[in-house]
Amino acid sequence: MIYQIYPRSFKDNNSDGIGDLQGIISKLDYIKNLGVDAVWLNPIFSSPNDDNGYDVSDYRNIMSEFGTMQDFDELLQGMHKRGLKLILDLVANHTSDEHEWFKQSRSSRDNPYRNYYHWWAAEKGKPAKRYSFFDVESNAWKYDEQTNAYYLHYFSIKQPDLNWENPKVRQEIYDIMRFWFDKGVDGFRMDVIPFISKDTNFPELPEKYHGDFIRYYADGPHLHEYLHEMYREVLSKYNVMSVAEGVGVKTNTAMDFVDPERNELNMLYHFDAIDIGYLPDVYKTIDPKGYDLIEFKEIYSKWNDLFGDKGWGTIYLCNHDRPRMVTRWGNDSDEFRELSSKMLTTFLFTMRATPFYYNGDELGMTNIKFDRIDDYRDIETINMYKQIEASGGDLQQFIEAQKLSARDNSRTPFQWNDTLHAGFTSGVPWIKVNPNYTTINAEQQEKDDNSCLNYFKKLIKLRKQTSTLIYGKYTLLDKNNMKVYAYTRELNDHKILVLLNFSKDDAQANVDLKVANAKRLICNYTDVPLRNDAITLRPYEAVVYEL
Ligand code: ISL
Ligand code: CA
Repeated sequence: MIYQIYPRSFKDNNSDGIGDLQGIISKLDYIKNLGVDAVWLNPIFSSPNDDNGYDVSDYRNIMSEFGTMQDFDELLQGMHKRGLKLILDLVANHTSDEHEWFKQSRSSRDNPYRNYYHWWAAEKGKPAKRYSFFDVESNAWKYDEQTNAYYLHYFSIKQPDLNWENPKVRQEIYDIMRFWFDKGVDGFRMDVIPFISKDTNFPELPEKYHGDFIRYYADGPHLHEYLHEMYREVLSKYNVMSVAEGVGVKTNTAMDFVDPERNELNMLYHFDAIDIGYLPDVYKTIDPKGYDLIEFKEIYSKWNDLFGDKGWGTIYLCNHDRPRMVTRWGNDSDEFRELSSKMLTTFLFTMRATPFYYNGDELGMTNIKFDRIDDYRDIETINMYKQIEASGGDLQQFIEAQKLSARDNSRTPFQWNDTLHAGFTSGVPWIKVNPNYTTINAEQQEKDDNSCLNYFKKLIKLRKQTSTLIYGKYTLLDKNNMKVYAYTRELNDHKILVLLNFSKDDAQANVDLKVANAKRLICNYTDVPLRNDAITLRPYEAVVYEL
């Protein structure tokens, strides 16, 4: 069970309004008490923070806002002392433009670092279109006067893509990995790792991708050669784990990353499920009408089946790139917030996959739903706003839509208690604190046996004690039910039934199993209803039976 911490927003220890390593250190007992096994930290390396640390200017140093290498060593030690593993975020597809390699590279065409990045000489004409996620014109080529050439940036103009086709670049990255592994780090989450290999002829997008740049980016010519090389040279030499951010990876290509016989990576997390329910024609905008549970079940079942015999899956409902779990997949109204948050947590911890759980979701934290563009800090949202502004689009509609969709919704400060700024900082927080901290906060939930937090802890314990919940075979039941997600988990003769009502109405689960005498392992309602064999679930009810 992996707990993801967004360091910028977790706990500020020196009152500058920005979370830091000492802040995390001060909360290690909280983390340990959750019962999780490992912590994944979003990037903590030196960075000018154009994209909150995903633009690294020095891979061997700690971002000054987060602390020092001494703080890092203390953090790692504190975690290991408590039996917690530490996973860092390897951002290797691109660096910051302020990284020394890029400064050298852009200085002249014959600089020894020139080939560390992708350059297109302007006298060859305009390069073929490449799509950029974080560019006001969505253009991944940026013209650089100094050498009359374009450089490639799949993300912002301050995030030039490294040239992995250059063996020197690969060795640099492997060295960086060794540096952290030698310190005792337990693994890496690998940022957009499927994008590293590129066809350096930069042809027009091949037709077979049907204009889908993401899939094209994730399908580079030497990708698996490099991942295998990385395994051979680095990963195989340490007792560590690796997980790819599997952007652009589908069920037909996933096994190439994680088939143990291929010796590449341990796990990946896919986007198939997190990407459902977006409006078809508006970029990255979630449909306020909700999502289709049948599709949701199909996708999770398909990915489960893929890893039935080999490989191993992951599961998540939120991270720093997505809105809050309860707002997105549940119901954040006063009436249903707690119930639906617990129901979703039950889902994450009863599936056959390693859960990646995002900090704050254990409290049922919700989207902040900013009213003004000035409240946003995320380069993605700000750029989209500029784009719409430039094209004369409807800005008010955009702001409305971002209340559901924007990444900053999950990046607001962790709500520790009901004192000023939720106990996150005594300074001015870098991004606003959700005003609901007075009612949703860790301190209060620790005291309440029925809180989201305590439910989360009970579930983790249950999963740990029950190998059927970890390894048992998964079987989907009642697949056409639009409101209920029902499945069994089975190991040897042990069978567990999970029933989840994803709707705000009572709903019937049509499963041919008798639960009248079954033992209830956990339920998100405290009172036990009278039940017969026709199983009726209350709004957002989650119940797990041992059959
Ligand atoms: O953010 C997204 C959805 O809102 C994705 O399109 C995202 O850009 C993609 O998943 C890659 O994400 C990763 O790399 C980015 C960084 O901004 C994200 O925070 C990171 O998770 C660039 O390094
Ligand atoms: Ca700080």
